Amino acid sequence: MRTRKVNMIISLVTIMGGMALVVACGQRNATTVIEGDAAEQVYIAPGEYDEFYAFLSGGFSGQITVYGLPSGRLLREVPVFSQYPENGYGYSEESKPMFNTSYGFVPWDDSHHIELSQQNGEFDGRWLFVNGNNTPRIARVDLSTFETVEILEIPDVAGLHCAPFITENSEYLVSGTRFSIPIPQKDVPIDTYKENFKGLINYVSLDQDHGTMELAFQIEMPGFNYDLARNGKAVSHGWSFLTTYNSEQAHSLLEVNASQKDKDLMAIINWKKAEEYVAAGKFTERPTSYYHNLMDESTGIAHSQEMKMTRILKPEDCPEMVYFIPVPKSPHGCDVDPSGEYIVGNGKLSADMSVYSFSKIMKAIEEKNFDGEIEGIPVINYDAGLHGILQKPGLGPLHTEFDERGNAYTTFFISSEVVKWNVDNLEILDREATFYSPGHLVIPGGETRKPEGKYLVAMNKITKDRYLPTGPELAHSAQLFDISGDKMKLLLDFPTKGEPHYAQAIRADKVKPNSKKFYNIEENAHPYATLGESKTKVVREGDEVHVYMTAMRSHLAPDNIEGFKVGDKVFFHVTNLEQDWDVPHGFAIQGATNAELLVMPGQTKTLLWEPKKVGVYAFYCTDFCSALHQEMSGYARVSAKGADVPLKWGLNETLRENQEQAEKFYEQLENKSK
Ligand SMILES: [Cu+2]
Repeated sequence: MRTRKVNMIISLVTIMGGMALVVACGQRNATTVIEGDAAEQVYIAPGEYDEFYAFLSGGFSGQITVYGLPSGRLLREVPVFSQYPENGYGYSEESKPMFNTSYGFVPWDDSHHIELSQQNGEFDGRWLFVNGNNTPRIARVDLSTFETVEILEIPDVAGLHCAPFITENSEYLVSGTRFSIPIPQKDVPIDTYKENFKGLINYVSLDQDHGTMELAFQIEMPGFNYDLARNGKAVSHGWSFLTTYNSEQAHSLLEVNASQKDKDLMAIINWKKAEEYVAAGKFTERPTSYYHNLMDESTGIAHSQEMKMTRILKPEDCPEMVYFIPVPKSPHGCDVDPSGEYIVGNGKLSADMSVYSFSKIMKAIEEKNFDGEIEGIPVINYDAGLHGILQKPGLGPLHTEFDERGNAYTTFFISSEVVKWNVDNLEILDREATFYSPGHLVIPGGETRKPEGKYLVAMNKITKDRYLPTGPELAHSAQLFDISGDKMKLLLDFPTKGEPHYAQAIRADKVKPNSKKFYNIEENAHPYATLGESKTKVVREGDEVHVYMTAMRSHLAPDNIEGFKVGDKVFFHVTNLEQDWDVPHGFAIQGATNAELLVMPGQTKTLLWEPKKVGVYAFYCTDFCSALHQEMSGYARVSAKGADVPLKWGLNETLRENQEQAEKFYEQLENKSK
């Protein structure tokens, strides 16, 4: 994928051979253009907080990272689609079901687009959604805990790149298939693409109180590649806009064969109309299989459910629901300005950018100003929907975000720059070099009705000479610009994890007050929770052994266990009894073939250990929790498969063989310490 970047540049440049190549800024050293007060603008004094949270997707890492702005400091990595040995996500028994899919357990994905929940077109700071490209999925992260709490697979699509774009009151997440495929899947020759391959545009509804996702309906579309989307806002609320490429329906050497036509298409969906059709029963139910994985809040255990049916709406049965309008060649971003009136649809291989007017599109629909149709979908006359053309803004336009002053900011991949322009009069106002080849950019709230146009972060695909070399691979870079004045000003480079594909940034006040400090132990409903040291025990059920363990500064209880046998499946259920902020305990045992566990205060987590060799094995707390953290350890004795060593456990005294003895012991211990 990373080598492809270079090929992509080469081929784009080749294809654009005929166009005037304004070679950018590429190797210009930015230190010469940074002004002296830049350091001051990004400096957050020790103990002070940043003004914004920025959530960056990790691309091929499958995760998301949280940065503070303007400092560019990494605050946290939140595991989403990939196993994360650092805290046991995807390894603990509680979190494993998050990776269940119709293909089985899939512990990796390619996370691309972050969408924060909105109300009235403004971020509300409750949830964050992100897509998994490869095994099509959408995840929800709870912004009170910064944990992934739900993953929904999307059936019958391939490469869920075009996702998960949110509507202005968080009614729906809209997504589209990047690759069309046979629907339902079947064994057909690839060169039957035109007859057999179809696309789907998917609407996932959100529960307004809990954020829970549900696949509401899917719209069957021609077999194109659906690339990116945004939903309408304010005047255009109720509509979705999705760019498509490969309207040629090529299935090989797409870089040439999917770039034949002068124009591709933007799909325009009236989702309120689609809702009416669903209510009127105009859908067909199609058997399929997809998984819905949801974390239960009270137990902290994820559960999977296989879903077996989907509702399909077909444009030919549902008039006035779907339209197309031509867009410049090979479009990528599809961005709606804060007023909801203007839609920017730019082609990567076009010298100009098209800006559409929502009211003109509506008028064209009303007047049936169409240039034919494609598979029953009317194609709106290009000129009739156009607000205007931004002439020669740069090379390879990708994505646009907005400020609250009527300006748009677009990244140009090939000419490596960000260009600021006025949405209304289409005048170019400023351009600044980026280092190098930016993909997405983000302005806090820059795709909502309420942008905060103070900072802009460009996420660059190529780093080259920006940091000390670290071998062939360098961390991708993000670059922070001050956009509060007339001219943009580069302030800071900061390295990122994975590919920082897209990000959203939100004012810290909207998230910080709701951030959970610990889980209330009294609300812990985990079936293997141990709510006090006196309740610790070890229970054998055939070859399965359950250890009800507690962690408290600075010991694990029990800390001596005997009677395990080779071939057992030992489940360590560790409950962190702390009720204090930032005191996780960890758990690791020698010979475990998975990862450690990190258990947050008040939570219970489970690690499976399958002892393979006779001996005495150490276990310990992995998260430095107190001055006596090094003492927070214990031993597990493993005997031969048929041995008659009884199960015994304890802490500080003789080992106990049954729960009655154990409880008595702890009672005495408690009385002594009073
Ligand atoms: Cu500890």
